[in-house]
Amino acid sequence: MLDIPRLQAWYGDKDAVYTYSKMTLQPLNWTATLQILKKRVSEFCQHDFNAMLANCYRDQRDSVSWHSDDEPELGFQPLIASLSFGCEREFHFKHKVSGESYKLPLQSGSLLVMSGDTQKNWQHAIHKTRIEKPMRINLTFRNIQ
Ligand SMILES: O=C(O)CCC(=O)C(=O)O
Ligand SMILES: [Mn+2]
Repeated sequence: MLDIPRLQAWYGDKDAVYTYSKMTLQPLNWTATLQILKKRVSEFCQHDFNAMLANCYRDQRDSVSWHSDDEPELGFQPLIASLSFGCEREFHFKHKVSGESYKLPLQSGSLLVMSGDTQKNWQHAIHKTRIEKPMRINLTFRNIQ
């Protein structure tokens, strides 16, 4: 068993249980602030969310490795909306077949929306960096079926 290289918390409606990377996450109750954010993101995306995975990258040594958010409980063509807070983060995309890659700078307060075939065709990651980075937080709103 290894520690994941970041802090993580799972919030959601009571039945929004998520199995991810061999972990089963039971949801914490929505806080008042999270409910406001969920409503605003939901109105912007015209999409309902019943859960949110929060990630905290404590410094430049924290990361999330290449993956797609394609667990069966996220359903077909999942829409995932990701809010960033703290210093600018580089969000990396890599195409699963061609290997084509992009990096997207995400500023504090920005909203990244992944939808359609994004999870089917692309992986994403936040890399560790050599340059010192202060704490960054990301809230990814999802819908568990
Ligand atoms: O920090 C991010 O923006 C990515 C987090 C992520 O990919 C995830 O929680 O599945
Ligand atoms: Mn992800």
